[in-house]
Amino acid sequence: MFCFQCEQTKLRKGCTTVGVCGKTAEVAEMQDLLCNLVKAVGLYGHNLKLAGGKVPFEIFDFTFSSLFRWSNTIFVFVKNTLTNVNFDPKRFVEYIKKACKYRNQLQLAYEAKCKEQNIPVKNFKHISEVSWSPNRNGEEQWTIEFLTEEGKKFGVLREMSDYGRDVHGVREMIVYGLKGMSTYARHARLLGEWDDSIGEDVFEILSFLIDGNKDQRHDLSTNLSWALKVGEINMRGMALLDKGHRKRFGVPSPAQVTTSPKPGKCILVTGHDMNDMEIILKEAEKRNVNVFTHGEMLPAHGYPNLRKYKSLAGHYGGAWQNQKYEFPGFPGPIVVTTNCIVEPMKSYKDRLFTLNETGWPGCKHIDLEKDLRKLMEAANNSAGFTEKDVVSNARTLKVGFGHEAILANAGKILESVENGNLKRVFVIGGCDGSENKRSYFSTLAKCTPGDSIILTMGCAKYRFNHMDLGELGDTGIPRLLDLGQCNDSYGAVVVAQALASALKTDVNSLPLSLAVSWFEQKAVAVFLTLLHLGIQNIRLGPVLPAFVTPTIQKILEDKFKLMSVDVKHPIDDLKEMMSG
Ligand code: FSO
Ligand code: SF4
Repeated sequence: MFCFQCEQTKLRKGCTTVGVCGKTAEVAEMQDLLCNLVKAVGLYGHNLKLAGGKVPFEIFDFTFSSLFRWSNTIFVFVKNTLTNVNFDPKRFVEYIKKACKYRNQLQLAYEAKCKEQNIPVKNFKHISEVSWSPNRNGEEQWTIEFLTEEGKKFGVLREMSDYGRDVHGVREMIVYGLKGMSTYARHARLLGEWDDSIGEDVFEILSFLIDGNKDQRHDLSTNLSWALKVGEINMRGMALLDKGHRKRFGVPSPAQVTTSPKPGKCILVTGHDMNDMEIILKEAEKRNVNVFTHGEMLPAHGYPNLRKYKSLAGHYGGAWQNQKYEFPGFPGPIVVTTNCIVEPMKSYKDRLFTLNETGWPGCKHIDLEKDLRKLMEAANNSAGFTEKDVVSNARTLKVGFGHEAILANAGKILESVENGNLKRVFVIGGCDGSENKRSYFSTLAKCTPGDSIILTMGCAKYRFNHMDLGELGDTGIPRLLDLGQCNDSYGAVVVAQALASALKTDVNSLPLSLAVSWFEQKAVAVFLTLLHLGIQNIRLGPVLPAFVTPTIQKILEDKFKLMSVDVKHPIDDLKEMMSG
């Protein structure tokens, strides 16, 4: 195996025998096979479109689900290391089978369309992703052992000698960016938002990866252009998700969220899926059960159509990596929607329910349409909070500063810029992780001066969202503005673009500094979006991705003024940021 897709990869080079996350070689090989077969699905889908045909929605959906499901967006601690969840190899077999089925289906559709249109059929059989089949000795082999062996032929390093480390690094960055954007696109789809053009553009990129003109495929700058295209598609995906959230749950508005327990039976919900949250809130209200948010679910309190439920009682805990410290003390069932998950401890494993792409062996995986009652019964059978648990001086967290709420104050913000009361806007956000060096981001936030504001999003904010950073002068605008989940980095872009337009300048001329905490593929997608928008001076950390070679780094430094955060010297970074 070889995997270097996340921030914690071994020695910042790559995991080779087993993942730092605990991912086994078996799973890694099968992931590689699936990911490459999906490229062939994209190839035929793209060519079908060029021939005048249409890809069925279910194949787009499958593609996004495959890229999402097996990406390492979902992590767990195993003996103090991190790993993916849903490592059930049997499920990979099913996915690989489906990938072959859809690839072959699109091939037939493409060839039929060519015939109908009287255009020559291109032969792709020389491409290994296209010609791969499970047939051996006249029989289809669908065993885990066979697929694991076959996966080795599609390993990440396969292309390294052919393309060289630099081009290879960018090609991998394209794949990880696609995985991240697939996650957002799928969340949007579950909220009823979908746009075929996103699927078509993803298919075009997948097609380029295995069938592009050979010179272009080996050309660094061509690959970089496709990487920026991934960023552009991701911007559209995040916009769809933003729209989906607002259509269903209303425009977010500022709210104060208590972190004190409330007496009564209770359920804790963590993760990103607001759709699931609403279903749970509705039922819990009928049954007098209190629902608490955890991790990336905190922004639920900002949406009027979720806040209206009396069952939404407060927030409990912090970022995903603290689950094993926080969950034991929660006296009710815990629901994990698509989210990073930590290996459940015995003390709460039987109270943990997983949904959607999340899962853990031995934990109950439920479907809210069928199993809502089970969840409510689990709440009623648990101890719940009592009066004794109430914390009278508990912290409150301020949420709900979506782009609309911030831009409602655009006049005051612009006035503050003009009269010198607002010297800098910081964007400090992204993903959190367990490493101590991520305290860089909390030190940075804490030390930002009073004449600055911070826009934050994602679970990285738990490093500092409890801090009282006061207000900006006498504007009444809090200095710390929480836009929501990691996908709400879309909102930060909207705010920056609106401010730039009002000041008749470009985003890079704004007094704006970005410090982005990255962990895995969603952050790669967001990062590529920022580059696509031409945003410069991004500080990325705690370390740069392993697939960013010195050559790629130099290009990104020259073209985008990309910087690595100086984990040991956040104050030096801050001084540099303040000086523009
Ligand atoms: Fe955090 Fe996890 Fe939202 Fe992430 S919960 S780390 S990348 O999945 O998505 O910010
Ligand atoms: Fe290593 Fe990260 Fe890949 Fe896991 S996901 S194998 S930790 S690079």
